[in-house]
Amino acid sequence: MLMSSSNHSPFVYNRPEESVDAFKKSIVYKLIFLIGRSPEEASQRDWLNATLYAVRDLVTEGWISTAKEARDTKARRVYYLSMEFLMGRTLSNALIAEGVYDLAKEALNELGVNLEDVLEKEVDPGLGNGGLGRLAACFMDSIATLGLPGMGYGIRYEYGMFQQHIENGRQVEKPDAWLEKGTPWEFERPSKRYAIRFGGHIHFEGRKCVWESAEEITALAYDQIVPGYDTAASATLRLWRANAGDTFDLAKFNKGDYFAAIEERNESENVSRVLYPDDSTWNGRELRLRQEYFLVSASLQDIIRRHKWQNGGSIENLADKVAIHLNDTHPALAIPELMYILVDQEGIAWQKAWDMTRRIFSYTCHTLMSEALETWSVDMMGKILPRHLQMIFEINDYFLEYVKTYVTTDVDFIRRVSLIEEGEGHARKVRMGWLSVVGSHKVNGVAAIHSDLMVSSTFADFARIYPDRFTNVTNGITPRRWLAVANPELSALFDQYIGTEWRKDLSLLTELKAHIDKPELQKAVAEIKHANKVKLADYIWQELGIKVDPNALFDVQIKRIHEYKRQIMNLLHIVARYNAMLEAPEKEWVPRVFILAGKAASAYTAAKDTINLINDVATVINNDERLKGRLKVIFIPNYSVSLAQLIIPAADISEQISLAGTEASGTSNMKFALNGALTLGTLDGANVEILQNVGEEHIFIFGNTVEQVEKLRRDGYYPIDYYQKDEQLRKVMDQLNSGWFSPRDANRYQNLLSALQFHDYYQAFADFRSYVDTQAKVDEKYRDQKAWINSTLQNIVNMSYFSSDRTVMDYAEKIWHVSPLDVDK
Ligand code: 7GP
Repeated sequence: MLMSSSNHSPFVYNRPEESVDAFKKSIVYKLIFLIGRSPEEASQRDWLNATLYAVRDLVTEGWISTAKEARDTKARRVYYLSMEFLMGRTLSNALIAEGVYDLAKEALNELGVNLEDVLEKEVDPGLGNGGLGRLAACFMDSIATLGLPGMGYGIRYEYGMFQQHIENGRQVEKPDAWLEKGTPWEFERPSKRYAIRFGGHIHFEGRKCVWESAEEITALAYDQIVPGYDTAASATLRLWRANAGDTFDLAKFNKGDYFAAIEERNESENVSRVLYPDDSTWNGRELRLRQEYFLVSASLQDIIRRHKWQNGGSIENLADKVAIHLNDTHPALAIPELMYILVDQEGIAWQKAWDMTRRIFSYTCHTLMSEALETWSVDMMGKILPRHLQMIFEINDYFLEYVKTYVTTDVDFIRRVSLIEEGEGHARKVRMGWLSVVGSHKVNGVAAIHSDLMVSSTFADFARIYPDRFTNVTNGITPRRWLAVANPELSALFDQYIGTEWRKDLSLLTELKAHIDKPELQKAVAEIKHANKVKLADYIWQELGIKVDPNALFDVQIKRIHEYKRQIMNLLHIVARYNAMLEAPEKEWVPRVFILAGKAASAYTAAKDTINLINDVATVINNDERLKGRLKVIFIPNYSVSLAQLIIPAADISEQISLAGTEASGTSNMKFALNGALTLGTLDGANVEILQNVGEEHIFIFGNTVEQVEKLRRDGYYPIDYYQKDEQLRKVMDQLNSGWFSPRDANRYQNLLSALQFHDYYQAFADFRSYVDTQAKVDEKYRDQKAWINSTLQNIVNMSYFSSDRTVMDYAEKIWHVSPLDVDK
């Protein structure tokens, strides 16, 4: 189909993309000479790795020419700093990007190997928690496809997100040793190594501040190619690993204490050992602060080395050539780090350095949850990064001076916006969100409603100081992974009607509108959905031993388990439905399968109890024969990007039921709609924009609005009133409280339930009635399959806006000021 210019290289062995035979030879060559196995002995994993190497060859030269083009044209570049990148599996995506999926399939087939089996063998690196990390991955894909001069920087955690096992209904965490299986896609860069320093103290020599650190470790670079779709252009994701370097404690060696000297090395390598498994919560552990600085220091040294190399050693024009984006506040130390480099190392005057810094940085805020706002105790930061703390004080003095001169002298206001939270009875803290706002020229939220709330709540004071700094860039998702890779049958169907270009330009989906009433299209869409449901049902049968009916309505909620996302409200409805079905067993119930998946932060008790309760309820319902299989509840363990790729194309209903004003955007809502599921959601995050795009007949909206939520909070929210008024709700709560679903431990959910009943910040009871009533409308519509399929299609054809290509171009134009390279010339 498509041939990128990299394919015309004379160097790639046998030009594998040109024939099945050449592809076969290339794979076998890799198998024998890189992996050291004969085809007769090769395992599925060996075949996977050999194929990965063969495909990597196809993208490598384009990758090199992308870098060369950026260098030759001295392009302005963007660097995306993120503590998380949830990239997903590489092979299927790369095969599709290069247009060689079918060729590879045939080549392997002739070697007696099944491509689909091999694809399933690939590890899915869990180097992120959830939305924020997956968004970074979609952005890398779009940066590559658009040919933007961009690069991602992150950490190569030895252990990613934990593996979730379910034992007796409860979540149990196991380490995710993803590196053990090998990483054929990455390039180790032994020459890209930087010293990262910690601790020690500072002193002044005249006006110059000198930092004498006490500890040093080395950051080593590992590169991954992110192939652009149907282009030679590729992007780079550079991940850092901590290495103890050459720093042994010689004194210990000399004293003959060999083991102690080696042990210390292990400890300093802890910095890249493990991803913190907290989503939307902040965890003030010292190792996390070290990780954040490790990422920032290695990346900035690398950025500045490259810049100087390309600009004759000069740093003067750094702000003209470099944009650095902060993915939430986690890499915010980059602001004082750049100041430290410019002022202390490069000798640039403070004011000038500050002007440069603010032109370089931009920052995305991904949540309004107050518990997610990072703050570090001044004491801890002073111990680990004394110069950076000092720099933050300098920035704060400068900033507060500005506020007093140009905005207000109101003491309360100044106290609120200070970068340092002055503790009353508790220690002083550095506010990383404030630092990010003050040090950036643009700050954005991730959906319209979220950006509005951001300036009216969290950053209200700052919006007064810097009215032009705040903006919105609504999130998006890559159509390559979330339609082309995840749903190949639906993709092939669309190709018949509108050609293949929609993968690069999602606005072309609108061309499907002309065909929407064609019965053959509707029939085909319904059949593909059904086939995807059969596939998921098979998986559920194999993994959990539970039979589900693919003709039932698949109602799906998959995301991190969090009180604000209200999985518990989903469960309240499930139990209510269960009761209603038992009361009227003869009624024509629409058969339903409720599917949930998601991990709970390991220390988040309410979230872990929620998983337990889901499984307890599932056990009772799934074994109740009176229901005749018309109701099932499935919790799929160990949610991941690759599981999402299996589940989303099989969904009929997409549950997006967070309390209005709490979900910044959501991105799975977009993936579901693009795959033809109908959203059942609140007026929250990007649901609002999905509604605007698909129209109200094709989406199920329920629940209180942000204004109503706030009013309830102001007037006093009393869940017990709803409990008393609503008979269905009362019955459900009474059952749960009496231990109906957990007979052996009736009090198991006391904390969880009493929170709901007495002081639920997320107001589940307040939305329960409209949620249950709207669920009835869902049934009604599902009965009318023609109307349902029409809505399915209306969702798909109206998803153009939610491509991450649109999102990333928005950033490129409004915030980063970078333009695409011309790599395919
Ligand atoms: C998430 C938001 O919860 C989600 O609504 C949004 O779609 C996503 O970011 C991408 O913008 N936030 C996180 O994943 C997160 O960890 C804490 O936020 C900083």
